[in-house]
Amino acid sequence: MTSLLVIIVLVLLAVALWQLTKIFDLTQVGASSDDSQVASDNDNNIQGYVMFGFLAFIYIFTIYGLLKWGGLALHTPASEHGLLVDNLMNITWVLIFLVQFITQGLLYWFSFKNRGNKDKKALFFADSNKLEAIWSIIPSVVLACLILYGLYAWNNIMFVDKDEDVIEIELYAQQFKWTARYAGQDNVLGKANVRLIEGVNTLGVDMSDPNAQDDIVVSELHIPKGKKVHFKMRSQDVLHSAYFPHFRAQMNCVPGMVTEFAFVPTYTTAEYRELPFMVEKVANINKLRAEKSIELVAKGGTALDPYTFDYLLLCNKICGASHYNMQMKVVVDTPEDYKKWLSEKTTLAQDIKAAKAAEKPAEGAAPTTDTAAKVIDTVKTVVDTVKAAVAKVAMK
Ligand SMILES: [Cu+2]
Repeated sequence: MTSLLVIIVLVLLAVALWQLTKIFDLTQVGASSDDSQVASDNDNNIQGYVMFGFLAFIYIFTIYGLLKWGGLALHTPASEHGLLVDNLMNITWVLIFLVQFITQGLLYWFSFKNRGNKDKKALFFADSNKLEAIWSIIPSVVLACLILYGLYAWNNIMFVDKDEDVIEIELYAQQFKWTARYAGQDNVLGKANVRLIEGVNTLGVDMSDPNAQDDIVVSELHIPKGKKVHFKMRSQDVLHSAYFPHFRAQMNCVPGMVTEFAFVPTYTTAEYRELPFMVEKVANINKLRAEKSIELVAKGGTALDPYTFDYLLLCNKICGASHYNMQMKVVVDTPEDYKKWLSEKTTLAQDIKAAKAAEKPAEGAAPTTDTAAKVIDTVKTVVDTVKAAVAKVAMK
């Protein structure tokens, strides 16, 4: 801290001295002419070339970034509507790239071309209606087209026909985990309310609702390939966002309301793992892990496990300290495997029953010990109070 203060004092002293010399220079006006502060043609040329150099830097860095990090972007979409989202995204990127490439070039070219020169005089230019019209109409038309296409894509993705055969699944968000609830045989989710959360019923499902009787609660999401899955999202505490990057789906989870999103998975987990880009990506990650493991083992640590790809559901709203770790594994099965997996799960009603049965034998014994302990405590308190009263009387 002291050294920081010393540095600040020294800097301020230097600034004060510099200002003093400037004042001294001003007092000398008229004694001799000093035009070192006025830009010469040589200065303007240097500035012009430096600006051109900066333009080259922008272009080279953009292309270098695209080549070096472009591959890290999400690859093949794993949902039906994913192609539509990627198309919209690619059109937007190409437009941004082209516009920035042309406008930056023009901006720096004109700055260079019209740099200061003793023999040139600046042109007074008030306005041009033609120019104003061109640079207002072109962006408006392009943006309108982009927005209209976006709206068309959004409506297409968000539309779920009431009569459509879909699988209903609830995604429940809370700090910092996801839980899924399947609608069961009737494919209707039972009602739920945060006030009904108790014991194993961590989602507050209303067990008096007939639709809730066959609901299944799980902590790993399984969905079948080729079937539309309709997610209904709820949040227990704060804003979360259900983000399925590989399926190009994201929807906020808002406390007090139900939000929704539906999509059709197009690759099972096993199929997606076999895609050439994914094989290459996983090999690359494992190569890095192996290198890191050598380092770790040399330091006496344990080696890292090899990585296998899995779809993930992430939280995409900063919702608290462990937000970064709020995720759930998503498995896309073949329809047969999905049916088999689901049939092996117990319903929430069964879970509640089992939990109650487990509690009962303990309940029989616990109250006796509890009551005995309470009686002893009460007697102790009474004795202490009497003792204190007696001591007070004795003092008097
Ligand atoms: Cu969250």
